[in-house]
Amino acid sequence: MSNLNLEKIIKDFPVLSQNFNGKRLAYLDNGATTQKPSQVINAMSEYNKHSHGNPHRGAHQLSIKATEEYDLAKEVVRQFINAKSIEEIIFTKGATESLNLVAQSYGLDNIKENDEIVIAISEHHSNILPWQRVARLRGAKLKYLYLNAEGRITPEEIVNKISKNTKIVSIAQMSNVLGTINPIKEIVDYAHKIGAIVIVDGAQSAPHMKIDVQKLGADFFVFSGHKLMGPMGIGVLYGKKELLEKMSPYLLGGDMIEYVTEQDATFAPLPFKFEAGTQNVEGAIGLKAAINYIQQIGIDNITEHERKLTEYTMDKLLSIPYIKIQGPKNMDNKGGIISFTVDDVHPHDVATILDSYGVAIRSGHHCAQPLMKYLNLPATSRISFYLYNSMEDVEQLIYAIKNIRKWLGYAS
Ligand code: C6P
Repeated sequence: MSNLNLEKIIKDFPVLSQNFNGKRLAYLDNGATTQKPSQVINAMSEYNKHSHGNPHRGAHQLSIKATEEYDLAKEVVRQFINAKSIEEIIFTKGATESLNLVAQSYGLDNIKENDEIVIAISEHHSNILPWQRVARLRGAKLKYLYLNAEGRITPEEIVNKISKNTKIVSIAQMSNVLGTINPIKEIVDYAHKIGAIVIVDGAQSAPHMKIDVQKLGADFFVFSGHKLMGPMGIGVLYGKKELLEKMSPYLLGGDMIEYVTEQDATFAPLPFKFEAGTQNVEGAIGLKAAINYIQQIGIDNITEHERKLTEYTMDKLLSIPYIKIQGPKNMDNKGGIISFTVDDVHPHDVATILDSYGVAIRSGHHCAQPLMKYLNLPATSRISFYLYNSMEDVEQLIYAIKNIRKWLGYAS
């Protein structure tokens, strides 16, 4: 059924062979974070055993080795998203820090009174709060793209909200709640026509679909390592060189300088201008190993595998009368995320009951409170797939879901 060699893949992930509550684990919370294969765990362990040093600082062998490994990881990231050069790749702690960097640097440098910043109502808080602050500090307006009944941004909404006053559009490629894939190319083309720049939050897309930043035309693109089988604490900011060069540094300190005098400083060239302080080399190595793992399997194969699982799961869920799927109910421009509610049962209870069946999902507002308010929901339960999920996981999920209402004493 699957286009992937799942038996082999599952064996690569030590956590998946563990039992929880005496049940096999169906890990369906990949939107929150993904599990790591031995290849990633071992790459970090090997680095710690044999090559650990502070990069860009020493003449000794370990510092040189750490520098080489760190720079190599950057090249692997560059190829993964098809950036023009490694000067355009900045390592951060994750998508959140990358978005804050752009807001605090490009945003504060360029936004003026009465300018407009446009984001979508479905954004994660990490792509809302930094822009609220920029808008407040500069006297600018924060405007929202709203969704249609299907949970999608329409072409009319793009044209209505992005105006000649818009200077920045910042938008997720895939919603972490609804799984909707937004029309990024159309947004970029329209925003560029009127002179605005576009930041793409790829936290939920980069792990699951082919990213080509040059084809996409995005000015900035961000993602997190831990959502694509890498470690926590490493993420990426891609930015067009000509924009990064003009931007103020975000953090100030060691390794990001050229010269420092008593009263002033000049800054290092890209990408180091944006990488102050000792960097997360171990994280970069884990990220490199994770990307290599993805490439060995093929990102298009991963997309296709998740598409099959999601379509099958949605069909099953749609046939259960007391379940409501939020957002798109077909696979047109939708990734492997399904948010749903169960009539008369709070999403937190849904997640707790599923956990007792060995099924791990997330419930809550998913760090997207404005979207919850817009949907008029306190919370949802969310299933999110990755390459190691199987039909067995789906069957385990559906079996558990069918038991939720029985557990709570309802007739079915
Ligand atoms: N969403 C989720 O369960 P960090 O925490 O920096 O790695 O990623 C932040 C972030 C930014 N944008 C989107 C679209 C995201 O989904 C996330 C993280 C997780 O949905 C944790 S809240």
